[in-house]
Amino acid sequence: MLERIVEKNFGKSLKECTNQEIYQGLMEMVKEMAEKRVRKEPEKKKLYYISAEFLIGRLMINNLINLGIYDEIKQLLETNKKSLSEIEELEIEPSLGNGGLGRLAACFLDSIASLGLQGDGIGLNYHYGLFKQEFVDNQQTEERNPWMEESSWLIKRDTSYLIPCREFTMKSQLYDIAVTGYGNRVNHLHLFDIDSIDESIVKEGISFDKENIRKNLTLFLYPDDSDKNGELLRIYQQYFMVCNAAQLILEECRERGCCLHDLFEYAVVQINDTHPTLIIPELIYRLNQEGIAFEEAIDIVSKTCVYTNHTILAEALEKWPLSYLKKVVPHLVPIIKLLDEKAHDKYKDPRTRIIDSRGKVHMAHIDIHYCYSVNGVAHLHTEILKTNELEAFYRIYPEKFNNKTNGITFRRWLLSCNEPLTDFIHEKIGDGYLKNACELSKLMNYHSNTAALEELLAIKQKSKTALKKYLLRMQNIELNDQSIFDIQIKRLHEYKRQQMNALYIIYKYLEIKKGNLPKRPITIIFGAKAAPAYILAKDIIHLILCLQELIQQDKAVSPYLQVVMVENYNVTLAEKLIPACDVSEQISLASKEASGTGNMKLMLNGAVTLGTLDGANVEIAQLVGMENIYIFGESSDTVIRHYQKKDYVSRQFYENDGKIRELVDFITGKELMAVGQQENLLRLQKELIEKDWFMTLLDLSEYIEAKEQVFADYENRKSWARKMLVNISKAGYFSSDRTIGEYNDEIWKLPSVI
Ligand code: 26V
Repeated sequence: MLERIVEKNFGKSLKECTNQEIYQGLMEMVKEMAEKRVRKEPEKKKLYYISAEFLIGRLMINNLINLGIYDEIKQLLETNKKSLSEIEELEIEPSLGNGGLGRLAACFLDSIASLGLQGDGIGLNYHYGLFKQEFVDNQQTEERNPWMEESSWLIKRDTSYLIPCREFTMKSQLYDIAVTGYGNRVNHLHLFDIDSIDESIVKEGISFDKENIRKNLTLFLYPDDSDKNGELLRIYQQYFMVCNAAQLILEECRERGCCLHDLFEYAVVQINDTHPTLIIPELIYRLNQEGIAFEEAIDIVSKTCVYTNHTILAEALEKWPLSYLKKVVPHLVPIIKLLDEKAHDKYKDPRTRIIDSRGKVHMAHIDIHYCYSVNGVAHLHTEILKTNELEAFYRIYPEKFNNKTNGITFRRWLLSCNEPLTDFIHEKIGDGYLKNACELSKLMNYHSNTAALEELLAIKQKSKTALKKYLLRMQNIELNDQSIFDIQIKRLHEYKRQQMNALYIIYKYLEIKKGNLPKRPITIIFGAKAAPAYILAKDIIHLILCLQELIQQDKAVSPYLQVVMVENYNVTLAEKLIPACDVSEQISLASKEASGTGNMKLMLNGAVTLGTLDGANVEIAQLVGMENIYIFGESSDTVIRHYQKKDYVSRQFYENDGKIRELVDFITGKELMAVGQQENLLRLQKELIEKDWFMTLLDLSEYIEAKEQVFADYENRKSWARKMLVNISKAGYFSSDRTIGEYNDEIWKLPSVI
């Protein structure tokens, strides 16, 4: 088929084609094959997974694997003297998400299709994905990040809807991306756009006219919402997404024979965080327009919608001023008021009001009152929701609350990104784990097998060398692949505490200066983007980049310690970094990381976790046992108590502990000041001493001690290899196939058609 396509398009044989031509041919072939696999006879009930973000990453290799033609294509290209991995590099990844939430949605789509469930994603077709990060003078700068080319994965459909806002009506245009399941059905990711988008309104970097909604609606993922215009644009985006979703859902359900009174038998709407919450009043509005009384419409919608909470951070919980909603979607305002009154009539606790006394609409409260299921994303997170953040709601609706611990798709995070390890696993335990991930535990039979453990170490070494080559070629960074690779890759946020890792680096630097050399060189790698308006996060990036420069220039230290912050960390880079990782840094302040999913990807690829008892780390620790993970820091209970009592005073740690003071003082010492900016470094240091909201100094000493232990234990190579093996063996639980199986069994209840 591929040969036929390139012959038709370019009049050439495969041998004569350029890599670009083969790439385009492959894309056309995959799209054609995928469309043929879409099921013609739909089942009655269907899932609609609505999300403002789908961080899908590159699609080519994944699609080839899922369609079952990866080996064949690779072989065919090799015969024609072409390299699939070189061709893969031509794909620009669609970065249509910020981080964990968006990547989870992408993993879920893969599992939904792979399990044979009828379920589509619905989101927005952002023209520019998450900004492209560049480093200039040790600071982050942001550039626009286009991803759509002449030929892309998007399929333009005939579907188009009218989206009525107060000041104007927009017309939408639907684009689809095929979601191929592993050896199974094909679903769709529906991305809505408008035709009137104007890319030319983007000026310097990522700044643009935020008021011209008809020209900018889908230009950017999550534009900066720190000012009023940004917030309004965000509401317009959210409404545009759900208004399209509502029309599509009602249209499709009707086609499947639904009479709207029984909508919940035909559709389940998964609301991914609060961003799609307006789907609730919008569906109620539309059912009412169809002649269904409000009371019944509310009841129908409440039996159709379900909500997932992804964070307890107060600043991340959306609250829109009612006046903004009046400006954008006045027809929904009476419904939101009605929803608030109805809930208030029944439940008097003011903490459960939808519209608070200051006229702000709490989006999560709409979800909790009017969805039939509310779930957290890891055991600890769900417990914290029940006993702390959402305690008032848990009292009212205990039966709604449930946990669905996150998962990751093994197709991308093992098969496609780590071929050597995949081959090792197949050779040792066969391929049954592809259908039942828990079969990975069969690897435990090799626990005392010296040859297998040595093989595992060799595989890790191979991945480290591959990363070294990649970073040299792409970013001119030279790694020492004989060093330990200690990796922290995730969005930059104070609660994730990259600053604590930076303080460790200062500690190690000073130790090496004193002549206390590590047994083996250490490389500490970061990948992180900071939100453009998040000043402290940018200060932390500055500190890390300054440390990188300082240490690189210091000939006495650089042979033993290297700091690397990769530029523009994204899914593509994650796929290179994760297989090469020795030590996985998961060091958030306990109680703050809802789950984490990078922790699972790294574990699956044989990294050992150094972390706090937070999010899914707790479950990782239970699975692997304390001898195969390094846990440090205060418990979530203690941390929550500190917040309640307001008794954490970072200055006390700074003043009472000379070691801590030395490290914090170093931030504004002469060495760093010589390579960095006083403004950034001073601000960061002041924050650590005077506020330190995420309690870096509280856990710092234990962190340093634990990390030293990790590096010491790494020297016993056989015992380390055993830890790697245990981590891989126990990772089966974190397959998103398991997570989606649970969502379906307990919440969605769709028939599986395998
Ligand atoms: C959003 C915002 C927006 C405004 C300012 C600060 C802030 C901080 C955090 C967020 C995160 C929003 C939700 C989110 O991405 N949660 C992540 O979801 C992952 C998938 O469930 C989970 O693994 C991560 O722990 C969680 O942080």
